[in-house]
Amino acid sequence: MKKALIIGGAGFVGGYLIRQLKKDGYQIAVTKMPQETIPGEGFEVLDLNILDRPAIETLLEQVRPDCIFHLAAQSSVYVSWKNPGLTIDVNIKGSVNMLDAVRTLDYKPRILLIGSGEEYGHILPGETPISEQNMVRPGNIYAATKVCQNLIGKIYADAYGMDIMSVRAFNHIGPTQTPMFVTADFCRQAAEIEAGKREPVIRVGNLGARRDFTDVRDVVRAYSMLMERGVPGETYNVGSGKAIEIRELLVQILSMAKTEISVEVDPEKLRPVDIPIIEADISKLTDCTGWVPEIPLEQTLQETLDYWRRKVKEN
Ligand code: A2R
Repeated sequence: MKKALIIGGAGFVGGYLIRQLKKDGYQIAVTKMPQETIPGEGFEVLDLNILDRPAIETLLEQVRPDCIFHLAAQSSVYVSWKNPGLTIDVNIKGSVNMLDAVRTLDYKPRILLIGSGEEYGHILPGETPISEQNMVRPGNIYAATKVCQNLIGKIYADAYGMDIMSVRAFNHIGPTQTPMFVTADFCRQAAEIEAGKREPVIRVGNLGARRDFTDVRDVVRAYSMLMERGVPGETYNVGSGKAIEIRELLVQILSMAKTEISVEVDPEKLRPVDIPIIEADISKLTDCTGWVPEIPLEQTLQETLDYWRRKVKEN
């Protein structure tokens, strides 16, 4: 049985990836920050801060994984504006710590580095859907750190013959995502309004931006397929291949709500730099693995809204 190590598995994606890898027959070890918890069973849980290089070495010797999914990150664009130093430390220094610790092992586990569609940044007219060969022009601190992670991953692959692949994951959504991200934020607000816990006004940022949304369960299935079939040194877009306006997302969520809700722009939610359209060309991924997204957006939105309805009721 192959052993998979998920680094940074207590976050939004981690829980879904654990479920996917169980289904795919892996033995699983998962790291988390000391203060975090990971519900569920049938996997090993270990504490790890990726800023602690010696701790990574000890953990790798202990686990000796066949493959590593590197999810650990400061994953919010918003937080990256507020705390650029932390974002750079975790996303660049932390990834280098992990790659360099793997380099010292006496064997070469496969590594999947999780980057972001945000790396493409200021996409020009005619560049969408955007392919992996396109120039990257990151427009925020988070995106710049993920570009660095990708470049350094490629350097480690080329220089040391390490088996490293990268993905650029576009917006992934679903139940349990934190409301720092737009879909969860809208669903939480709608659920709170329905429950009479806030006035019937949903507060929004830039509704004109167009983004490529994929259900997180489809995303982790792509990660697992890439671990099986991906080519070392390569980068793969993971997305739906179709951008939709944030306004459209909002309209769909409002149409599912049980009460009348009005919309108001909240200047706090507007970003210093926002990118008009981010849409993935997913042909490299589909050609390599046969993966296609399967869960329709309406289903993801309905399940996310229902999740927030349950959560609001609990509190
Ligand atoms: O920030 P926390 O305490 O929620 O912990 C996050 C963890 N993390 C770390 N792990 C080890 N050492 C660190 N120094 C460190 N700093 C943060 O990584 C969290 O548990 C996990 C990332 O989970 P999320 O923030 O929920 O990200 P998500 O949505 O699971 O995305 C996974 C990957 C990330 O690389 C994103 O940038 C990419 O997919 O889109």
